[in-house]
Amino acid sequence: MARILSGIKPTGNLTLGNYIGALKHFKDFQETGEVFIFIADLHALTLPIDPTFLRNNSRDLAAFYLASGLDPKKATIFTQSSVPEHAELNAILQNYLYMGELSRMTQFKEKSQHMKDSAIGLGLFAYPVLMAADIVLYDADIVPVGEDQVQHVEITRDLVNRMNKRYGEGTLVLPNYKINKVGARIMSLSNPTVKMSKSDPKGDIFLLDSMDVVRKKIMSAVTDMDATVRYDKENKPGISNLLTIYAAIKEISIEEAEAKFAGYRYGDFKREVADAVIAELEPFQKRYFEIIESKEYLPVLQEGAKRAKEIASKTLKRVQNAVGLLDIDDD
Ligand code: ATP
Ligand code: LTN
Repeated sequence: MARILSGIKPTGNLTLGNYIGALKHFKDFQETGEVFIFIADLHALTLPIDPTFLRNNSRDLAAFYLASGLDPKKATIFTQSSVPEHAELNAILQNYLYMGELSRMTQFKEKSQHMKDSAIGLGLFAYPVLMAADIVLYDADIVPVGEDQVQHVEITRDLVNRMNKRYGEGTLVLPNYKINKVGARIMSLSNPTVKMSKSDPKGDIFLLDSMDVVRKKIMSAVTDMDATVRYDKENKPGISNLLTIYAAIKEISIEEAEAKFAGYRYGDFKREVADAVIAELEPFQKRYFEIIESKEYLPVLQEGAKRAKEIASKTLKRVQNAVGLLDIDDD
């Protein structure tokens, strides 16, 4: 059975981009695979964050996972920090990724570009090492992510190949990323040439926005002067983004969405996109509030940590043995 692993950082309010690019699809794997979904709270520390905000975001993210349809009987849901093996494996793996390749990571370049060197934490630079540890710790075969994370899975693959060459095939399992055909990169509604991102909230739809706000944001999304609803990312990024949002939510192709809206005026088109987003988010929010109220995420995270640790501790041991750390339990 394939192992599937993914995580989201609890760095802020989740956006429709996070939902379409990642969250919405996690549940699709739980019928046929062994699913591990975690809250990447250690990763959230790579940029300054208020402790109370971080804690609340983690709780919210746990509730979002459950509200998205992940079933804790089928999927293991846990916080990264509750499984210390992540940090222990990180300490080993950091010796096998190099300064040059880490400094070429797009996410690092983007996040650090406006920071002074003296303010950039080592964790931000070494982010892909911990992410690689997250992935290989569970022998994951498939890592579902949005487009921006592909580079991090690729560097994980480089690391796995490097380790296996040095210490023997089978030391680590080689993962593959999986991105959605439609919606792997949702753009900002106010500037459709930049990614919708929870740490840069202009033009975002948040998963907890009121339905009125969602509608207003979509109705005022930046478009163009052309007046035909057609997918053309270069020349019509705003309309293309709205078509993508619609298609991803309805689980249809871009071509099908284009055909549906052929001849529509922009206002009517936007109204139907808003209806589709609201129809998806309304029940999702209802479920989220129930979960927060009942605190049912707590036992889920406790049980998840236990199950995750069982697997993680075995992999860690395997790697410790492979690299030559003395096993004092083994006679
Ligand atoms: P931050 O702004 O803090 O870097 P983020 O909004 O980019 O956060 P992450 O926690 O890095 O969110 O990402 C969670 C998941 O959502 C990842 O799989 C990521 O690829 C996906 N994702 C993030 N933004 C988008 C987007 N605009 N479109 C599609 N998928 C996205
Ligand atoms: N880097 C990811 C979050 C993340 C992740 C992972 C995703 C941390 N570790 C392992 C998949 C697998 C992000 O920023 N979205």
